[in-house]
Amino acid sequence: MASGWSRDARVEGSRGVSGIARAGFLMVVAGILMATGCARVPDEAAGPLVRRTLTVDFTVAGRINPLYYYYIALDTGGNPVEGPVPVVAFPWGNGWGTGKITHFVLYHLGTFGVFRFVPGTDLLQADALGTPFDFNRPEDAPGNRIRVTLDVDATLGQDVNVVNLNIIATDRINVEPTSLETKVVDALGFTGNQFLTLPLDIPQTFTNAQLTEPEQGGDVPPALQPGVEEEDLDIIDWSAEVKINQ
Ligand SMILES: [Ca+2]
Ligand SMILES: [Ca+2]
Repeated sequence: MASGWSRDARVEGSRGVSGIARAGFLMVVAGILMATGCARVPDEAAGPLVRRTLTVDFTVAGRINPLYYYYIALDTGGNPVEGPVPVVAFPWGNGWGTGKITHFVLYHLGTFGVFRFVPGTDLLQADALGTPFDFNRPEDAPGNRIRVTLDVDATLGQDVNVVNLNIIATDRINVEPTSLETKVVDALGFTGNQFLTLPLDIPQTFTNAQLTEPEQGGDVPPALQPGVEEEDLDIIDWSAEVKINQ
């Protein structure tokens, strides 16, 4: 494109257009190209169509390990009494999450996916909804962060105005109901059961520091099996931001 601009400028120059007029022409051309360029940027193009977004950002003490499982568990019921909590012992259920969960985002093996549980399946079957509206590359420096943005209306529903949310990190998925295998888990709160209840109809940012008992490092019990990097599962900070485009 840069060569196109200079070629046009040379043509105009050869016709005796003044420097000021030529500069004006270049500005118009540049303006048209910039406008065209903006329209091609996905975020800009999609911006007016997305009414509400929810961005969840969390960091771990070590590094995001693509072999482990990092979940953002959501419950659109929004009843603050019951929400997403981690599975920590047998019977293992789906191997990672229990309580009340309707949707989840999973990062595993370098890939993000958004899923919706099929009602009536005891959180054992989920439909894949694709990738999140936006997400980071956790492997990029500093390598300890996951950041995901969801299109609230398209993913969770236009009538959903409050959501329960937990972040669940675990090293393995046990599904054999009688298995006595152990696993390492961290989720929000010392017990992992302190899920958040967030309104989605007011633009605001929620942070770990706002909690009376913020999520901390060092609350992951040592693994009973060798080779587990506990710090890669130890959530140390998080934020959740709701944006609303009027
Ligand atoms: Ca915790
Ligand atoms: Ca922690």
